[in-house]
Amino acid sequence: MKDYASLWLAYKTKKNNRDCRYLRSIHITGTDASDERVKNAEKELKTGLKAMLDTEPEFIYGQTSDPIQITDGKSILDSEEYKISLEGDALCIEAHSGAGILYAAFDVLRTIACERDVEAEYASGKCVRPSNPLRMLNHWDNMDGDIERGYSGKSFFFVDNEIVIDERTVDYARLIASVGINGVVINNVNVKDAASYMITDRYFDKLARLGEIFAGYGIGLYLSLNYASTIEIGGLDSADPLDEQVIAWWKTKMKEVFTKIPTLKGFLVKADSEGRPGPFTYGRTQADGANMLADIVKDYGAIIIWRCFVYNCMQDWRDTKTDRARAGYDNFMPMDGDYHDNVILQIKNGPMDFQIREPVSPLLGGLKKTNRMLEVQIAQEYTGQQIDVCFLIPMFKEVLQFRTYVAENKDRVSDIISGETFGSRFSGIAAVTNTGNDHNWTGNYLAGANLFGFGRLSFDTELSCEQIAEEFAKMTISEDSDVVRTVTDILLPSRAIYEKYSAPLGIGWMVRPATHYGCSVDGYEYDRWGTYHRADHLGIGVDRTDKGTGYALQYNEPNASLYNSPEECPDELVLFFHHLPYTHRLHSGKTVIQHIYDSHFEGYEEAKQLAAKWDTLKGRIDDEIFENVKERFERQLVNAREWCDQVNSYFFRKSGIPDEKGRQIW
Ligand code: GCV
Repeated sequence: MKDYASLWLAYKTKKNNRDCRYLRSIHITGTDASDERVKNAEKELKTGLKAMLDTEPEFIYGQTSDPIQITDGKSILDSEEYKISLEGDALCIEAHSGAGILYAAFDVLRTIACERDVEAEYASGKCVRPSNPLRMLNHWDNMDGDIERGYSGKSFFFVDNEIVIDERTVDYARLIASVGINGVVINNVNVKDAASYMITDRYFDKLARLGEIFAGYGIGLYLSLNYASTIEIGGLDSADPLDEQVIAWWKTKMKEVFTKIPTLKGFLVKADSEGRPGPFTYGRTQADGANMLADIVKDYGAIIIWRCFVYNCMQDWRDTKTDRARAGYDNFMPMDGDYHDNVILQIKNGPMDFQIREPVSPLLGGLKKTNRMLEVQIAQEYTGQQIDVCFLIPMFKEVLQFRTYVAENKDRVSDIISGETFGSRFSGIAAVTNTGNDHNWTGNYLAGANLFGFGRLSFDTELSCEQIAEEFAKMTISEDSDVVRTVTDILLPSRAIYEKYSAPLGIGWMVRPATHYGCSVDGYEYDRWGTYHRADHLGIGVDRTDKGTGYALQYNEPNASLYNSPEECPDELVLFFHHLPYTHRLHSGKTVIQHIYDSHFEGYEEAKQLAAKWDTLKGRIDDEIFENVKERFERQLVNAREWCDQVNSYFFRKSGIPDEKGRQIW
């Protein structure tokens, strides 16, 4: 018996589709039956169909000489598209590659697990192409087994500086492949200590094995790289990207690495950020650093994913022109067009750092000649740390749907990262993952909805939050329709509720320094002067307009004007962009101070309602799941209450303005 949960691959007995005639024979066409991914697809279908429907289909493999024209013919990485149809008494799966067959198999299994009718689903032929070429998870796992910003136990990749490969490794690959993930960075972007030696003989064998397991599930293996490896492990005294000796060292090293780990697809690099080394030390640009590595790995068909989280965490906020939010754009925009073909810039969804509400990074819609991918965080670092329920898919949908105005049409973030807007081949989406070795993988069972949801959304950005939440609930918790409704009623509003009881109107932070959980209004750790939110007795907010830091002007029009104007700026972001008096009236008709009071009281009340909804599930779902989430809710309510009390009393004391509803503010 496995000591960890199967989550949405539990394959429990199902009622529908039991007599489905199409499930007796499965025809697979277009790929080589000996491909590991095809073998895994067959294995998964056999296991799932037997467990859910007690069916044992025969598998028939056919070859076609012509490539199958499934969708509009646009080529993507390894053509992961597929078609599922019904012919005679058979279910037919066609794809260009083993990856397509694997995704089709999981599509069929999901249909059955969600009790949807197979005939209705596939009778007219279902053709699917993933929305994004790259759909990745970034682990912030350290080699000693700790996980930076990990809230669900220790790493299942690393223990005491060794790589672990066991049954759980395979089940992890199955879980994430089933929702469409095709790339994993296994180690923390902060590459220190033993992790610097990841690209040495010490780890090659295990990495090669891991890469093979991943490849069998259509997942590319990626590593985070220490930019200063030439110094840390190479014995040189420089990491200057234009230095001949540095370049020569990397050439030799990469030849060794790709020979030893043939399935390796590339590297993720955090440079010049939060103490990590980078090209700035040598007076070089980020493009110099990224291109040097990219040119070398190109020979092996690999890519360099270069993070844009480059900023000076020690900057002095008392100067009203200084603004961390500007850094990504300021550091990367001037070199648009200089980055080589196999470089991808990875850009966090907001300009700061995964807050509960941020505007979309202007860099995402600024660059025109550079490959890019979106980085989001499902590890709930600032959004409740997998104690508080916070279903993040509604936030990701907002980001994906944001119009950047970088082109006349097809200008949404989803269009850009899918490669549509600029025809980029290398683009996509990555999430900092929320997994660990806890029994249920994500600490809180309901946080599993973010892992499931991120994968599903990265594969199909058109899916609705409702469909994702419902599938998760049905496949992971229970297929009972009342239970499903209760779970979705908890998940869907949870992000809005978290936002209500935490930092107001887009201002962000106000979390305890270092841990980033719980309220501390002045707690921004990189601010020694307590000026981050600029609150005084008259008002609050950061002036990022043309009169302030100028950040608002980094957007294309009409977004720049929209954000620059306190009258037009959307309420939910108004304190991100503007310093306003507490008496300023929002679009909602409320003053800023009254909004703060109301939203915090409401947020706490609504969190209590979520917990009460969960209580109604006692005895109707697995006890272990019930108790796990119940215990988290108890902690969430303490947290929500603290946020409510601290934020309200802080701003009551600062402003001296009482609550117009006369509630007691502690
Ligand atoms: C991996 C934030 C987090 C850090 C993280 C960093 C990053 O600052 O608090 O833990 O480091 O983001 O994204 O690189």
